[in-house]
Amino acid sequence: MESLNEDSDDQTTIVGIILAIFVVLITLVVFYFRQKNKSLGRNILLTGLSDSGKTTIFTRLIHSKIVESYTSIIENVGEIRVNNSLLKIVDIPGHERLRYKFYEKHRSSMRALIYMINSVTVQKEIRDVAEYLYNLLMTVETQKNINVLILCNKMDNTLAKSSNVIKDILVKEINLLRTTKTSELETTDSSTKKLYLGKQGKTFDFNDLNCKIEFAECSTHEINSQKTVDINQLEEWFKKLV
Ligand SMILES: Nc1nc2c(ncn2[C@@H]2O[C@H](COP(=O)(O)OP(=O)(O)OP(=O)(O)O)[C@@H](O)[C@H]2O)c(=O)[nH]1
Ligand SMILES: [Mg+2]
Repeated sequence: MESLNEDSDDQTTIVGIILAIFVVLITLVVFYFRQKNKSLGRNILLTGLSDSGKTTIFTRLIHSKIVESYTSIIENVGEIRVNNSLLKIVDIPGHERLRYKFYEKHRSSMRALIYMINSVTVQKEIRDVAEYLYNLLMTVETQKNINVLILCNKMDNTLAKSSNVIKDILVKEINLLRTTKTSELETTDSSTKKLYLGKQGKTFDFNDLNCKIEFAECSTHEINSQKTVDINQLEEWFKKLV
């Protein structure tokens, strides 16, 4: 009888130990993923040239309304809720004297980058559009696990280029830029020679980058209450991030 009691005591102790190990393991796993998420950064940086529509889409996302906006001189910061997670959006001014200053200020906490393009004027401004994107991607490539969305805006305008056309003209322009920028670097500083966007000896391809790049189209215009707002592709991308 005594031996039976001892056996069941032993079993209870073993079950207790297994449970305790299990709880410790679960705690460690939860802690690991929390730390990993923290180190990834929390912010989504909204970048692009002036007039591409960053502040318009920012106010639409944060305040659910469209207001006429003027060129930004400081960043706008706000939070949106996606599937019960909070995402912090930072709208970086596109003015050429301000863009890198504010980008650098928020870069260390970047989790994802949106590069907004005015699809109506992109062909005319291609040199600037490609150069700013090139410079951003060069820094993004030095960070880990950054998602990039190239967001082609103003699709409501009949003169807007599609995201496929924009992708093709960007590839051509970045290909040219890579040659000029690399030779500039080689003549000025030989230590930075290793920084090269994409694969050397091969035409530039967005798929060769370490970061995950996607293209999307949107429109955030509202004229005389006539709504042409379409941000579905952006919202789908947000869902994949959380
Ligand atoms: N047709 C059309 N116009 C748009 C759209 N989105 C924004 N705009 C207009 O584009 C202009 C510039 O928009 P902003 O949001 O101020 O541009 P931004 O990128 O914040 O510019 P900066 O602050 O100078 O960097 C405004 O007149 C907007 O009304 C759109 O989807 N379609
Ligand atoms: Mg703005």
